[in-house]
Amino acid sequence: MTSPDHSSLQQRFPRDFVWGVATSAFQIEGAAAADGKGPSIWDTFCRRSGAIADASDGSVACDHYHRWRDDLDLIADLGVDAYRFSVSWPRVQPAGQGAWNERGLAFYDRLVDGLLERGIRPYLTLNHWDLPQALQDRGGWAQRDTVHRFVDYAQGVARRVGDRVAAITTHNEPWVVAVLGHETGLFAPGLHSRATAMQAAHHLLLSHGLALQALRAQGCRSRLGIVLNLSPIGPATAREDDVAQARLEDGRSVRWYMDPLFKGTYPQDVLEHLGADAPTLEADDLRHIATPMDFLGVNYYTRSVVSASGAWDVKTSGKALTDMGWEVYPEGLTELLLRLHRDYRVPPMYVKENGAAFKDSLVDGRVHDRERTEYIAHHIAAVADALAQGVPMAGYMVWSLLDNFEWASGYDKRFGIVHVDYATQRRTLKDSARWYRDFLRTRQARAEPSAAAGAGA
Ligand code: IFM
Repeated sequence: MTSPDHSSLQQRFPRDFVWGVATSAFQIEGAAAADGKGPSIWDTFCRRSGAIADASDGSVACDHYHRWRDDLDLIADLGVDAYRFSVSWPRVQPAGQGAWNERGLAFYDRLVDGLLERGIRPYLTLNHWDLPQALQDRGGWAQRDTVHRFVDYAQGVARRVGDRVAAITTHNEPWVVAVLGHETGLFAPGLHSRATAMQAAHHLLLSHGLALQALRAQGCRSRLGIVLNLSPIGPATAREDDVAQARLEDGRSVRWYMDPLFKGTYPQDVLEHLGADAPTLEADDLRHIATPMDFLGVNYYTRSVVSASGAWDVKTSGKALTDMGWEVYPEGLTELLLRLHRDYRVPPMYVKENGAAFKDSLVDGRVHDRERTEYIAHHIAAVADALAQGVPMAGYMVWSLLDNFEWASGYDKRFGIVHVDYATQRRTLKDSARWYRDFLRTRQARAEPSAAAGAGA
C-alpha cells in the first residue's frame, strides 16, 4: 500500500472540515498527585498485580501536566485546527463531588487559553475513563448517584472553560468503561459482572443525556455530543449460527448505544439475551438519553469478525495487523459511517480517534513509520469515500498526538505520531506527523487563491 497524494486527497474534503489530533488526561498528563489531584480508578487499578502488561502506571506518563506549553507548540506546528483532550475529573474535583480544586481547574484554563492563543480550537472530553476513586468507593458507574455527580462535574467544568471550548464530549467510549471495566475486568475498576456492566452502561448514557440538558440550561454554547467506539461487525461465514452471533455482538456494542441515543429504545434482542442482567431503568430515562446532540463522535480502529465457536482468527484475514493485533481495514470505516447515516438520523459526525500502534525505531532523530502513515492516509481516504456518498462528516482526529500510556498494555504500544522517549521526555516527530503536517499544508495552499479571489470579488 502507498499513501494517496496529499493534494488530491485534500481536495476531497470541504474547506471547513476540522482536522485534529487527540489525547486523554490519564494517558499523557502524569502528575498523578500534584497540586491537590485526587486518585482515579486508574491510579488504583495500575497497582493491581498483573493488571498492566509492563507493570507501569500513569504517575509520570508524558509529563504533559508540566510540559503542556511545548506540547501546544508541537500541535500548532502540525497545523491542525483542533486539539481533543480530556479533563481529569479527580484533578478538578478530587472526591468527585463537593469541593473543587482550583489548581486543577487553573491547569485546564491555561491549556484552553494556550490553544486559543495558538489558533487551535479546544475539543474537550469530560470522561475519558479516570473516574475519581472516591466515587468508585461508593459504587462508581453501577451506582445511580454517580449520574448526578457527573452532571454537577460537567456543569462545573463548563462554568470554568465552557465559554472558550468549541465542543464538549460527555463520555469517550462508554462500551469500554462498561464492558472492559465491569464485565471482563481488563480495565479499571476491574470488575467481573455482566449485570453490573449493563447497569454501568445505562448510567453512563443517562448521565450523558442529563449533562447535555444541564449544560444547555446554563447557557453553554459549546457543541455537545458523545464519542462511541464502533466497528462494522460481520459473521465469519454465512452459517446461521455465525450470522446470529454477529447480530448479537452488533446489538451489544453498536445498537446498545446508538438505539437509545437516537431512537430512545434499547434493542429488544439484546434485552432478551441479557434477561436478568438487563439494567434497571426509571421512567423517562430513555427520553433523557435521547436528548438531541450537536455531533456524534466515532472512534474507529478495525472491523470485527465473529464466529459462533469463537474460532475465527484475525491472522487468517490476509490483511496487515497492527502491533495491537488489530486488522488494518480502512474500508470498514466507510461501511460503518454509511450504516450510521442510513440507520440513524445522525447529526454531523467526527472521527474522533483513528490511528495505529506499530513497533517504532528512533534512528538518527527520525522514526520512519511508513505503516502508520499509510494507515492514517487510507483511513482519511475512507472518510472521503463516506463524504462522497452523502454522509455528514465534519472532522477527523488522529489518535494520538503522542506515544502514551496505552491502558492495560502500558507504554509498550505506541500510537503517537510524535515519538516520546520516556527516559528524557524528548518528543520527536515521526514521519506520520510530517506526512499529516504536509497534508494539512496543502489545504492552506488550496485556501489561499480562493481567499484572494474572495477578497477581489
Ligand atoms: O488509547 C485508546 C484511547 O484511550 C481510547 N480509544 C482507543 C485508543 C487505542 O486503544
